[in-house]
Amino acid sequence: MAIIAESQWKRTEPTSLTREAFLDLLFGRTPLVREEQFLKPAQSEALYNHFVPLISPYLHVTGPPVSKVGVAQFEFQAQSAEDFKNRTGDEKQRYFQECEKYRTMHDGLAEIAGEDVWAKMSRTIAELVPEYDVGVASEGPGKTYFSGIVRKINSGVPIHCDWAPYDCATEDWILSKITHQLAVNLYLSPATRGGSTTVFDVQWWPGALEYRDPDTYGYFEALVKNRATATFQPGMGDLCFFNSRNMHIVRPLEPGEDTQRIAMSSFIGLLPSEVTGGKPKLIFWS
Ligand SMILES: O=C(O)CCC(=O)C(=O)O
Ligand SMILES: [Fe+2]
Repeated sequence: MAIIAESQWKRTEPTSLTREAFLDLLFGRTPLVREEQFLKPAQSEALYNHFVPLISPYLHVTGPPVSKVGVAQFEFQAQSAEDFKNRTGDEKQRYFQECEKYRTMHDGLAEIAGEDVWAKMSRTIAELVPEYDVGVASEGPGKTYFSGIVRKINSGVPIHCDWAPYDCATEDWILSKITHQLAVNLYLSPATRGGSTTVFDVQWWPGALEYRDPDTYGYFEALVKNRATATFQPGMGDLCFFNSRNMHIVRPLEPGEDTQRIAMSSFIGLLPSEVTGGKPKLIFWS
C-alpha cells in the first residue's frame, strides 16, 4: 500500500484568521481557519434572500446534487472514470464562455449587503500576506476565471479533495501549476441541523487514486480511516478556510431542516514565482 506522509497538523481546533494561521493552513500545519461572524446577520440574510431564487443545478456533477449561482471550474472537469474517456478538447473554451455570463454577478453586492463582502474577503487576505500578489486567476484577455460562486449543498458531498495539479491535468489550465490550495467558504445560511464539514488529515498524493470511486469524484472511506479529523458546523456569516488538498466531506442536512445550506465560495491557489516571473501570487477561482 502507498505510504501517507506524517501529519504536520499542530492542532485540530479551528483558529481565527491571522497571518500565522493563514500561512499554517496554506502549508498544511493547521486544519481550519474560522472567522466567526465575518458578516453581520442582516448581511447574510440579505445575501441569502437575494441568491436563493437565482440558484440552478450544476451543469455536471457526478455525486449528490449541487446547485449554484455562478460558475464552478469543477463543472468542466473530468470527475469520473467515464468522464476521463470523454474529453472533447473544448472544455476550456466553454468554461470561459460561461464565466462571461456571470461577470457582473457581484456588482450588486454592495447594495444588497451594504458592502462588497467578496472584495472584503480578498482584501483581508491580501493585507495578511503582502509578500504575495492576490487576484482572480487569469490566462490573459478573455480568459479570466470566475471566483465567488454561491453554492447550495443540501445533500452533502462525498469524501474528496480539490487539488488542481491533479484535477486539472487533463488540459493546460493555469490552475494545475499551483503548489498549494485552500478552499474558502462564506456561509450565508442559518441551517443548523446537519451540514457539518469534516477535514481529514490526509492530503492528495498519487497513491490516493487507489481509493478513488470510479463513478464519482469521491474517494472510498478506507483512505481516511484512523486519521485525525477536524470538524466544524458552519454558522451564518462565518468565513471558513481549509486546505482543500486534504480530503473532506460535507454531511447532508437532516430531515426537517428547511433552510438551504448556502455559501459563497472559492479556491485560493499559490502560483510560485517560477510561474509568475515575479512575486508568488494567490489566485482565486471557484
Ligand atoms: O461547503 C463546505 O463546507 C465545503 C464544500 C467543499 O467541498 C469545498 O469548498 O471544497
Ligand atoms: Fe471540496
